[in-house]
Amino acid sequence: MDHAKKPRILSGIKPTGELTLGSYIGAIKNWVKLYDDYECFYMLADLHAITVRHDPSVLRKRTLEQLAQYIACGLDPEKNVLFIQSRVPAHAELAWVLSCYTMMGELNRMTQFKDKASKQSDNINAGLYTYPVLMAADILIYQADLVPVGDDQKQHVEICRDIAGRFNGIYGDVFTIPEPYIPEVGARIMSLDDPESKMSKSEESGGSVLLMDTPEIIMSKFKRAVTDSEASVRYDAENKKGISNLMTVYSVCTGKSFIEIENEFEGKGYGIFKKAVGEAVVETLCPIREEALRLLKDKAYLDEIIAKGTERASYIAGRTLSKVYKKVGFYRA
Ligand code: ATP
Ligand code: LTN
Repeated sequence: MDHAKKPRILSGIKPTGELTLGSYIGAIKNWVKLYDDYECFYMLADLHAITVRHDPSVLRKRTLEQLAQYIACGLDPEKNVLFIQSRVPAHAELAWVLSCYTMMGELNRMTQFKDKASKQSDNINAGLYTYPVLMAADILIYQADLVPVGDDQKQHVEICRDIAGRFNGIYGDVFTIPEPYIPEVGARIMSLDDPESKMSKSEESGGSVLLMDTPEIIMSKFKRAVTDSEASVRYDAENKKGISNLMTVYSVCTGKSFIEIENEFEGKGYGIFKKAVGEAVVETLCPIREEALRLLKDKAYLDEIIAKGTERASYIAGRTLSKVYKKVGFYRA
Protein backbone atom coordinates (compact mmCIF):
# COMPACT_ATOMS: atom_id res chain seq x y z
CA MET A 1 0.00 0.00 0.00
CA ASP A 2 1.19 3.51 -0.72
CA HIS A 3 1.50 5.40 2.56
CA ALA A 4 2.46 8.73 0.97
CA LYS A 5 1.24 11.63 3.06
CA LYS A 6 -2.45 11.65 2.32
CA PRO A 7 -4.96 13.05 4.80
CA ARG A 8 -6.35 10.33 7.05
CA ILE A 9 -9.73 8.85 7.68
CA LEU A 10 -10.89 6.79 10.63
CA SER A 11 -14.26 5.24 11.16
CA GLY A 12 -15.76 2.11 12.60
CA ILE A 13 -18.86 0.19 13.53
CA LYS A 14 -19.38 -1.81 16.69
CA PRO A 15 -20.19 -5.48 16.12
CA THR A 16 -23.32 -5.37 18.29
CA GLY A 17 -25.65 -6.87 15.73
CA GLU A 18 -26.14 -7.66 12.09
CA LEU A 19 -25.18 -4.74 9.84
CA THR A 20 -28.22 -3.02 8.40
CA LEU A 21 -29.09 -1.12 5.27
CA GLY A 22 -28.72 1.96 7.54
CA SER A 23 -25.10 1.16 8.44
CA TYR A 24 -24.42 0.53 4.75
CA ILE A 25 -26.02 3.71 3.38
CA GLY A 26 -25.04 5.99 6.28
CA ALA A 27 -21.48 4.77 6.62
CA ILE A 28 -19.82 1.93 4.67
CA LYS A 29 -21.04 2.90 1.20
CA ASN A 30 -19.34 6.26 1.62
CA TRP A 31 -16.12 4.76 2.98
CA VAL A 32 -15.59 2.78 -0.20
CA LYS A 33 -14.95 5.77 -2.43
CA LEU A 34 -12.41 7.55 -0.24
CA TYR A 35 -9.21 5.56 -0.56
CA ASP A 36 -7.91 7.43 -3.61
CA ASP A 37 -7.64 10.67 -1.68
CA TYR A 38 -7.14 9.49 1.91
CA GLU A 39 -5.25 6.94 3.95
CA CYS A 40 -8.22 5.05 5.38
CA PHE A 41 -8.48 3.18 8.69
CA TYR A 42 -11.69 1.24 9.34
CA MET A 43 -12.09 -0.72 12.51
CA LEU A 44 -14.38 -3.24 14.08
CA ALA A 45 -15.19 -1.38 17.29
CA ASP A 46 -15.35 -4.35 19.64
CA LEU A 47 -14.33 -2.34 22.73
CA HIS A 48 -17.41 -0.21 22.19
CA ALA A 49 -19.55 -3.30 21.64
CA ILE A 50 -19.33 -4.44 25.29
CA THR A 51 -21.12 -1.34 26.61
CA VAL A 52 -24.25 -3.43 26.11
CA ARG A 53 -24.74 -6.94 27.55
CA HIS A 54 -23.58 -9.45 25.01
CA ASP A 55 -22.77 -13.06 24.41
CA PRO A 56 -18.95 -13.48 24.06
CA SER A 57 -19.16 -16.22 21.45
CA VAL A 58 -21.57 -14.15 19.37
CA LEU A 59 -19.30 -11.09 19.59
CA ARG A 60 -16.33 -13.17 18.45
CA LYS A 61 -18.27 -14.60 15.51
CA ARG A 62 -19.81 -11.27 14.54
CA THR A 63 -16.46 -9.52 14.49
CA LEU A 64 -15.18 -11.82 11.76
CA GLU A 65 -18.51 -11.66 9.91
CA GLN A 66 -18.42 -7.87 10.01
CA LEU A 67 -14.91 -7.89 8.57
CA ALA A 68 -16.10 -10.10 5.71
CA GLN A 69 -19.00 -7.71 5.18
CA TYR A 70 -16.72 -4.66 5.10
CA ILE A 71 -14.70 -6.30 2.33
CA ALA A 72 -17.82 -7.51 0.52
CA CYS A 73 -19.14 -3.93 0.53
CA GLY A 74 -16.09 -2.95 -1.49
CA LEU A 75 -13.43 -2.05 1.09
CA ASP A 76 -10.32 -3.43 -0.54
CA PRO A 77 -7.93 -4.61 2.21
CA GLU A 78 -4.99 -3.73 -0.01
CA LYS A 79 -6.09 -0.11 -0.11
CA ASN A 80 -7.65 0.35 3.34
CA VAL A 81 -6.37 -0.55 6.78
CA LEU A 82 -8.99 -2.91 8.26
CA PHE A 83 -8.46 -3.82 11.90
CA ILE A 84 -9.98 -4.82 15.22
CA GLN A 85 -10.04 -2.07 17.85
CA SER A 86 -9.12 -4.30 20.82
CA ARG A 87 -6.00 -5.52 18.99
CA VAL A 88 -4.52 -2.02 19.27
CA PRO A 89 -4.24 -1.36 23.02
CA ALA A 90 -3.22 2.26 22.45
CA HIS A 91 -6.92 3.14 21.93
CA ALA A 92 -7.78 2.23 25.52
CA GLU A 93 -4.57 3.83 26.83
CA LEU A 94 -5.25 7.13 25.11
CA ALA A 95 -8.87 7.00 26.25
CA TRP A 96 -7.71 7.07 29.88
CA VAL A 97 -5.56 10.15 29.29
CA LEU A 98 -8.36 11.89 27.38
CA SER A 99 -10.87 11.10 30.11
CA CYS A 100 -8.83 13.42 32.33
CA TYR A 101 -9.44 16.19 29.79
CA THR A 102 -13.16 15.55 29.33
CA MET A 103 -15.74 17.24 31.51
CA MET A 104 -18.65 15.38 33.09
CA GLY A 105 -20.87 18.23 31.89
CA GLU A 106 -19.88 17.46 28.30
CA LEU A 107 -20.65 13.76 28.68
CA ASN A 108 -23.97 14.56 30.36
CA ARG A 109 -25.10 16.23 27.14
CA MET A 110 -24.57 13.19 24.89
CA THR A 111 -27.89 12.18 23.39
CA GLN A 112 -26.75 8.63 22.52
CA PHE A 113 -25.96 8.03 26.21
CA LYS A 114 -29.36 9.29 27.29
CA ASP A 115 -31.04 7.21 24.61
CA LYS A 116 -29.16 3.98 25.39
CA ALA A 117 -29.43 4.51 29.16
CA SER A 118 -33.20 4.81 28.88
CA LYS A 119 -33.28 1.53 26.96
CA GLN A 120 -31.07 -0.43 29.38
CA SER A 121 -31.96 0.96 32.81
CA ASP A 122 -30.61 -2.21 34.46
CA ASN A 123 -27.14 -1.68 32.95
CA ILE A 124 -26.19 2.00 32.87
CA ASN A 125 -22.50 1.23 33.12
CA ALA A 126 -19.59 3.68 33.21
CA GLY A 127 -18.39 2.44 29.81
CA LEU A 128 -21.64 3.57 28.25
CA TYR A 129 -21.06 6.97 29.81
CA THR A 130 -17.41 7.34 28.76
CA TYR A 131 -18.07 5.81 25.32
CA PRO A 132 -17.45 9.19 23.58
CA VAL A 133 -13.99 9.46 25.20
CA LEU A 134 -12.95 6.11 23.75
CA MET A 135 -14.38 7.19 20.41
CA ALA A 136 -12.34 10.41 20.61
CA ALA A 137 -9.25 8.29 21.29
CA ASP A 138 -10.05 6.10 18.24
CA ILE A 139 -10.09 9.16 16.04
CA LEU A 140 -7.27 11.22 17.56
CA ILE A 141 -4.79 8.37 17.83
CA TYR A 142 -4.65 8.21 14.01
CA GLN A 143 -4.55 12.00 13.67
CA ALA A 144 -7.60 11.56 11.45
CA ASP A 145 -8.66 14.53 9.34
CA LEU A 146 -12.09 13.17 8.42
CA VAL A 147 -14.58 10.88 10.15
CA PRO A 148 -17.27 9.47 7.83
CA VAL A 149 -20.34 8.58 9.91
CA GLY A 150 -24.11 8.77 9.88
CA ASP A 151 -25.97 11.69 11.38
CA ASP A 152 -26.37 10.09 14.84
CA GLN A 153 -22.60 10.18 15.41
CA LYS A 154 -22.15 13.89 14.70
CA GLN A 155 -22.32 14.86 18.37
CA HIS A 156 -19.58 12.35 19.18
CA VAL A 157 -17.28 13.85 16.56
CA GLU A 158 -18.02 17.28 18.00
CA ILE A 159 -17.03 16.28 21.55
CA CYS A 160 -13.91 14.70 20.06
CA ARG A 161 -13.03 18.05 18.50
CA ASP A 162 -13.61 19.81 21.82
CA ILE A 163 -11.40 17.35 23.73
CA ALA A 164 -8.64 17.65 21.11
CA GLY A 165 -8.88 21.44 21.16
CA ARG A 166 -8.61 21.50 24.95
CA PHE A 167 -5.60 19.17 24.95
CA ASN A 168 -3.90 21.14 22.18
CA GLY A 169 -4.60 24.35 24.07
CA ILE A 170 -2.55 23.05 26.99
CA TYR A 171 0.21 21.08 25.24
CA GLY A 172 0.57 22.57 21.75
CA ASP A 173 -0.48 21.01 18.46
CA VAL A 174 -0.60 17.36 19.46
CA PHE A 175 -3.81 16.27 17.71
CA THR A 176 -5.28 16.95 14.28
CA ILE A 177 -8.78 18.35 14.76
CA PRO A 178 -11.08 16.05 12.75
CA GLU A 179 -14.10 16.99 10.64
CA PRO A 180 -17.23 14.85 10.49
CA TYR A 181 -18.19 13.68 6.98
CA ILE A 182 -21.90 13.03 6.79
CA PRO A 183 -23.66 12.02 3.57
CA GLU A 184 -26.13 14.52 2.10
CA VAL A 185 -28.67 11.81 1.30
CA GLY A 186 -29.06 8.80 3.58
CA ALA A 187 -27.44 10.12 6.79
CA ARG A 188 -30.40 8.76 8.77
CA ILE A 189 -32.28 5.79 7.37
CA MET A 190 -35.41 5.15 9.39
CA SER A 191 -36.98 1.89 10.48
CA LEU A 192 -39.43 0.48 7.93
CA ASP A 193 -42.04 -0.27 10.57
CA ASP A 194 -41.55 2.95 12.53
CA PRO A 195 -40.35 5.87 10.40
CA GLU A 196 -39.94 7.94 13.57
CA SER A 197 -36.98 5.86 14.76
CA LYS A 198 -33.59 5.11 13.27
CA MET A 199 -33.03 1.77 11.57
CA SER A 200 -30.75 0.07 14.05
CA LYS A 201 -28.91 -3.21 14.25
CA SER A 202 -29.29 -3.81 17.98
CA GLU A 203 -33.04 -3.53 17.80
CA GLU A 204 -33.67 -6.15 15.21
CA SER A 205 -37.21 -6.16 13.98
CA GLY A 206 -39.10 -6.21 10.73
CA GLY A 207 -38.13 -2.56 10.41
CA SER A 208 -34.42 -3.21 9.90
CA VAL A 209 -33.18 -4.59 6.60
CA LEU A 210 -30.03 -6.61 7.20
CA LEU A 211 -27.09 -6.83 4.83
CA MET A 212 -27.35 -10.60 5.02
CA ASP A 213 -31.12 -10.84 4.47
CA THR A 214 -32.19 -13.06 1.58
CA PRO A 215 -34.01 -11.42 -1.37
CA GLU A 216 -37.32 -12.95 -0.20
CA ILE A 217 -36.97 -11.45 3.28
CA ILE A 218 -35.98 -8.06 1.87
CA MET A 219 -39.01 -8.01 -0.44
CA SER A 220 -41.37 -8.97 2.37
CA LYS A 221 -39.94 -6.26 4.69
CA PHE A 222 -40.51 -3.59 2.03
CA LYS A 223 -43.97 -4.93 1.29
CA ARG A 224 -44.88 -4.35 4.95
CA ALA A 225 -43.17 -0.94 5.20
CA VAL A 226 -45.26 1.72 6.95
CA THR A 227 -46.42 4.52 4.62
CA ASP A 228 -49.37 6.94 4.89
CA SER A 229 -52.89 7.26 3.59
CA GLU A 230 -52.23 9.83 0.88
CA ALA A 231 -51.16 7.43 -1.92
CA SER A 232 -48.75 9.85 -3.56
CA VAL A 233 -45.01 9.29 -3.89
CA ARG A 234 -43.78 12.74 -2.86
CA TYR A 235 -40.79 13.78 -0.75
CA ASP A 236 -41.88 15.51 2.46
CA ALA A 237 -39.59 14.61 5.34
CA GLU A 238 -41.88 16.32 7.86
CA ASN A 239 -45.30 14.97 6.97
CA LYS A 240 -44.55 11.84 4.95
CA LYS A 241 -41.75 10.21 6.89
CA GLY A 242 -42.29 6.64 5.69
CA ILE A 243 -42.46 7.52 1.98
CA SER A 244 -39.58 9.99 2.24
CA ASN A 245 -37.47 7.30 3.88
CA LEU A 246 -38.29 4.83 1.09
CA MET A 247 -37.48 7.50 -1.50
CA THR A 248 -34.11 8.07 0.15
CA VAL A 249 -33.33 4.35 0.03
CA TYR A 250 -34.45 4.13 -3.61
CA SER A 251 -32.46 7.23 -4.53
CA VAL A 252 -29.25 5.89 -2.96
CA CYS A 253 -29.67 2.45 -4.58
CA THR A 254 -30.54 3.71 -8.08
CA GLY A 255 -28.81 7.10 -8.25
CA LYS A 256 -32.14 8.75 -9.18
CA SER A 257 -33.05 12.17 -7.78
CA PHE A 258 -36.21 12.77 -5.74
CA ILE A 259 -37.80 14.62 -8.69
CA GLU A 260 -37.07 11.69 -11.02
CA ILE A 261 -38.58 9.30 -8.48
CA GLU A 262 -41.70 11.44 -8.08
CA ASN A 263 -42.16 11.47 -11.87
CA GLU A 264 -41.52 7.75 -12.19
CA PHE A 265 -44.25 6.87 -9.70
CA GLU A 266 -46.77 9.58 -10.46
CA GLY A 267 -50.26 8.13 -10.38
CA LYS A 268 -48.98 4.73 -9.27
CA GLY A 269 -49.93 3.15 -5.97
CA TYR A 270 -47.67 2.56 -2.98
CA GLY A 271 -47.68 -1.20 -3.69
CA ILE A 272 -45.82 -0.68 -6.97
CA PHE A 273 -43.42 1.81 -5.39
CA LYS A 274 -42.58 -0.42 -2.42
CA LYS A 275 -41.92 -3.34 -4.76
CA ALA A 276 -39.55 -1.21 -6.84
CA VAL A 277 -37.67 -0.07 -3.72
CA GLY A 278 -37.39 -3.69 -2.53
CA GLU A 279 -36.01 -4.76 -5.91
CA ALA A 280 -33.46 -1.94 -5.95
CA VAL A 281 -32.29 -2.94 -2.47
CA VAL A 282 -32.06 -6.62 -3.46
CA GLU A 283 -29.93 -5.62 -6.44
CA THR A 284 -27.62 -3.61 -4.15
CA LEU A 285 -27.35 -6.07 -1.28
CA CYS A 286 -27.38 -9.44 -3.01
CA PRO A 287 -23.84 -9.30 -4.43
CA ILE A 288 -22.61 -8.11 -1.01
CA ARG A 289 -24.28 -11.01 0.76
CA GLU A 290 -22.89 -13.56 -1.68
CA GLU A 291 -19.37 -12.17 -1.48
CA ALA A 292 -19.48 -12.04 2.35
CA LEU A 293 -20.59 -15.69 2.49
CA ARG A 294 -17.77 -16.63 0.14
CA LEU A 295 -15.15 -14.73 2.18
CA LEU A 296 -16.33 -16.28 5.44
CA LYS A 297 -15.28 -19.67 4.15
CA ASP A 298 -11.68 -18.45 4.01
CA LYS A 299 -10.85 -17.73 7.64
CA ALA A 300 -7.10 -17.85 6.99
CA TYR A 301 -7.45 -14.98 4.52
CA LEU A 302 -9.50 -12.90 6.98
CA ASP A 303 -7.00 -13.59 9.78
CA GLU A 304 -4.19 -12.45 7.52
CA ILE A 305 -6.00 -9.16 6.85
CA ILE A 306 -6.49 -8.63 10.59
CA ALA A 307 -2.79 -9.26 11.24
CA LYS A 308 -1.74 -6.82 8.53
CA GLY A 309 -4.27 -4.19 9.66
CA THR A 310 -3.22 -4.53 13.31
CA GLU A 311 0.41 -4.00 12.38
CA ARG A 312 -0.19 -0.81 10.40
CA ALA A 313 -2.71 0.60 12.89
CA SER A 314 -0.45 -0.18 15.88
CA TYR A 315 2.46 1.62 14.28
CA ILE A 316 0.55 4.90 13.77
CA ALA A 317 -1.30 4.63 17.09
CA GLY A 318 1.94 3.94 18.98
CA ARG A 319 3.54 7.07 17.59
CA THR A 320 0.68 9.30 18.77
CA LEU A 321 0.54 7.64 22.19
CA SER A 322 4.30 8.18 22.75
CA LYS A 323 3.89 11.83 21.88
CA VAL A 324 0.96 12.20 24.29
CA TYR A 325 2.75 10.40 27.15
CA LYS A 326 5.72 12.67 26.67
CA LYS A 327 3.56 15.79 26.64
CA VAL A 328 1.71 14.93 29.85
CA GLY A 329 5.00 14.18 31.61
CA PHE A 330 5.15 10.40 32.04
CA TYR A 331 8.76 9.52 32.87
CA ARG A 332 10.75 7.61 30.25
CA ALA A 333 14.47 6.83 30.70
P1 ATP B 1 -26.63 0.03 17.66
O1 ATP B 1 -28.06 -0.28 17.42
O2 ATP B 1 -25.83 -1.13 18.15
O3 ATP B 1 -26.40 1.27 18.44
P2 ATP B 1 -26.54 1.07 15.01
O4 ATP B 1 -27.34 0.22 14.12
O5 ATP B 1 -27.13 2.35 15.45
O6 ATP B 1 -26.01 0.25 16.24
P3 ATP B 1 -23.85 1.89 14.74
O7 ATP B 1 -22.87 0.82 14.98
O8 ATP B 1 -24.15 2.81 15.87
O9 ATP B 1 -25.20 1.30 14.23
O10 ATP B 1 -23.47 2.74 13.48
C1 ATP B 1 -22.55 2.39 12.50
C2 ATP B 1 -22.41 3.51 11.51
O11 ATP B 1 -23.53 3.50 10.66
C3 ATP B 1 -22.36 4.90 12.13
O12 ATP B 1 -21.55 5.73 11.34
C4 ATP B 1 -23.78 5.34 12.08
O13 ATP B 1 -23.89 6.74 12.05
C5 ATP B 1 -24.25 4.71 10.78
N1 ATP B 1 -25.65 4.36 10.85
C6 ATP B 1 -26.21 3.42 11.68
N2 ATP B 1 -27.53 3.36 11.51
C7 ATP B 1 -27.82 4.26 10.54
C8 ATP B 1 -29.03 4.68 9.91
N3 ATP B 1 -30.19 4.15 10.25
N4 ATP B 1 -28.96 5.62 8.96
C9 ATP B 1 -27.79 6.16 8.60
N5 ATP B 1 -26.61 5.83 9.15
C10 ATP B 1 -26.63 4.91 10.12
N1 LTN C 1 -19.85 5.10 17.89
C1 LTN C 1 -19.77 4.66 16.54
C2 LTN C 1 -18.75 3.59 16.32
C3 LTN C 1 -17.40 4.14 16.50
C4 LTN C 1 -16.78 5.11 15.68
C5 LTN C 1 -15.51 5.35 16.28
C6 LTN C 1 -17.15 5.79 14.52
C7 LTN C 1 -16.56 3.85 17.52
N2 LTN C 1 -15.42 4.58 17.39
C8 LTN C 1 -14.64 6.28 15.73
C9 LTN C 1 -16.26 6.71 13.99
C10 LTN C 1 -15.02 6.94 14.59
C11 LTN C 1 -21.12 4.14 16.13
O1 LTN C 1 -21.27 3.85 15.04
N3 LTN C 1 -22.06 3.99 16.96
